[in-house]
Amino acid sequence: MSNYTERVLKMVKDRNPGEVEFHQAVEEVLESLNPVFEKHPEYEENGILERLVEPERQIIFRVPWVDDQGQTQVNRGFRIEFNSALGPYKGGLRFHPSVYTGIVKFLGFEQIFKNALTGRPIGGGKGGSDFDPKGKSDQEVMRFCQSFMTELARHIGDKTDVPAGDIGVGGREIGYLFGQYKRIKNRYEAGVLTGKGLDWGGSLVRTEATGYGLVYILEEMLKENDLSLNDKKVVISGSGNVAIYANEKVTQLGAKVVAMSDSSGYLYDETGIDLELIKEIKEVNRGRIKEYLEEYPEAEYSEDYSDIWSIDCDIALPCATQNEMDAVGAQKLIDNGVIAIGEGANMPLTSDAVKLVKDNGVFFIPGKAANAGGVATSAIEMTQNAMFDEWTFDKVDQELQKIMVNIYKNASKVAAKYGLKGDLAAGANIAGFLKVANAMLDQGVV
Ligand code: NDP
Ligand code: 2IT
Repeated sequence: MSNYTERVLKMVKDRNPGEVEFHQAVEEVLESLNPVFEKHPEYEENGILERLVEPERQIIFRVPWVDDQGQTQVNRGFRIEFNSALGPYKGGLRFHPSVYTGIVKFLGFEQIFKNALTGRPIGGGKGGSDFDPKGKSDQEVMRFCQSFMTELARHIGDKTDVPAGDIGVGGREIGYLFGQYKRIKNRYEAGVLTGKGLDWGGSLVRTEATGYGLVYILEEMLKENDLSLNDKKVVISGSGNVAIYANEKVTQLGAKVVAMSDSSGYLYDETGIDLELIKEIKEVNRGRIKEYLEEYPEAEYSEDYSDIWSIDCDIALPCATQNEMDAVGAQKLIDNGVIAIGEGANMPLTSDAVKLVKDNGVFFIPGKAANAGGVATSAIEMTQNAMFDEWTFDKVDQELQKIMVNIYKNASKVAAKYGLKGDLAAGANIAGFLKVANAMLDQGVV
């Protein structure tokens, strides 16, 4: 690392003690920016990095609500408004018991660069709560969402900060959040949230967008290297929004998904996973992936979900959560001859795993590029809301495909320009950084 990046990384670690995921995300980006600072001293002269690693605003609030037994519960709510150089803060809300400042900040930091890569005018932010939606009734989830929004509403707006979903936040939660926002503000401000229902301002393809986008960029990368998805064996971790639609698209394009997982275990079906059944179990019934065995007793199930990477495959798509693939998992994939790994989740590979994968010549698409289709389609939803318009499925899907292909081309081009040909992770970091840093230079020290 150069003096500049080393100094800023040390400052981040000293100033944000214990926020290990945030440190990891910052280190990964700063490491790849060294060639930029060698060529462009103006970023250091203007304190761009020092400003970039400090969120513009951090909001932490109490979320009190009453459960079905009449007991008062208290959760913690977060919204980190990280960077608005390119547009209103944009990024999802995560409801999961593991959520704390370090997680929300790592996600918000990643979001700045990812959003820049989409080419849309959106800044970076992220939020969430340590609330666990698992096992809660719809009424409990509604009361929690209403309490959460009662505080959040004063901080967001269609030109200020536009949340969406992430782990534990899907269509149901966005509906409750939107209803409460509208009630508090007395404004039908459709563009304040994305991932809305299709009858009230949502966009076609937003549900599918992250998973489809992941497969579109994967397909482009394979095509550029004279490969295709046809007959490839694929392992996908997770069975939530991203995993399900990654499976759907990769299957449509001729590949076969043999394994999926949830936080209790993984499923292996060598004949190809029956995705309609997974949708029924996870999307409709909010159940456990293990229930698959009731219809397919010949499929295999293991409670060690991290061992999913021991399954022989050509392509691995981690689509569950951060640091879900470590060096042990990556080594198993390499030993089995994996060709490509695409990060559907945010930071699913540990730093050691990324290094191993790159050193062994596996094609690697980093999350900032690979899962940008979700937020890109959120931006398309905002466009439709601003126009009082509704686009067709094909129109949004084509736009999404164009964006993903552009991200691939842009990240590859920038990597080559900085002497790092083939390193898409560095290319994505540098391309995203340059766009945001130049906007920050233009806008002065703010
Ligand atoms: P969902 O809540 O729909 O699904 C999450 C899936 O991951 C579930 O199968 C869940 O299992 C599993 N999972 C969650 N936490 C863990 C854990 N600690 N260990 C093992 N498995 C776990 O979330 P999404 O599909 O929306 O998000 C998945 C990833 O994709 C996240 O990293 C998110 O940040 C990222 N992402 C999401 C986007 C979106 O548009 N939704 C956009 C870009 C990135 P279980 O059912 O047991 O909880
Ligand atoms: O990580 C992400 O990009 C998301 N969860 C989607 C954010 C969004 O605003 O659509």
